[in-house]
Amino acid sequence: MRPDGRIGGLVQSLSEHLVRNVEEHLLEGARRDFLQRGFTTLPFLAPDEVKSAVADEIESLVEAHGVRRGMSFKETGHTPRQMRNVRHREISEHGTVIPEVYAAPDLLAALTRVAGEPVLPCPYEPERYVITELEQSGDTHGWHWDDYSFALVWVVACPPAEHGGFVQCVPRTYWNKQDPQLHRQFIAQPIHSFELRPGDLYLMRTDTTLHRVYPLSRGRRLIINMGYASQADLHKPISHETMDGLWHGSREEQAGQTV
Ligand SMILES: O=C(O)CCC(=O)C(=O)O
Ligand SMILES: [Fe+2]
Repeated sequence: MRPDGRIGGLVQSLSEHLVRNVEEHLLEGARRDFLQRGFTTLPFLAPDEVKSAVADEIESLVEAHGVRRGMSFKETGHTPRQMRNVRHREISEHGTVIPEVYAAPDLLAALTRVAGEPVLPCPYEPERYVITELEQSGDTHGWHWDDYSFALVWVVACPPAEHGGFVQCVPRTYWNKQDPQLHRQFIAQPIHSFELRPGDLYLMRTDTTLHRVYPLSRGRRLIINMGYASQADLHKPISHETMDGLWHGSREEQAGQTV
């Protein structure tokens, strides 16, 4: 879809916010966190007006195009993925705000400051953005790594940590798709856990941070994950088994079933 005047205004207010309101020390602090733990929250990155426009679009897309999926993949040790989601194709066909925000040059520049290296639009379109809703008891996005280096996650809804839905991660881990050895990663290094609130954003180093969303026991969790590439990603061969299964549908039959 073509951006209209309203969308242009939103991108403009995102840029103005990033340039005028986001102080250097916030980005510096985020950068330290990110380098140390592979994870940092950045609730200050977007103004309320932009967060609500993104949230409204996510809510209407999940209502119109959300599909329940239940899968697991041998490449990540058969951890469960139980969720409803909206994939890139539906978001780019029916969304207006998300595609523009994703590619906003000032957002990429701020993320680049936090990451300490260029944060680039993902060359593989299905991984640019995906909406995930956890809505039933037991819903989870189980332990995995992502194929590309960075994820910016916008949190629209999230229960308090008592009901699950918080993020756990093990930074500085390496994904061997033939033998992921998840238990060895947990034994070798501590697992960090982070509570999230509606309105939060976080950046994760997703190719070298093993991560999951703790299973929900109550409530509802709704996010959009925006995936970005590093310069190195553009040159390395990436096979897309797990993300194709999740976000593209090509391995869905082998991987599990739609529930
Ligand atoms: O829901 C989250 O916070 C993380 C999602 C995620 O890891 C992914 O979509 O690859
Ligand atoms: Fe992920």
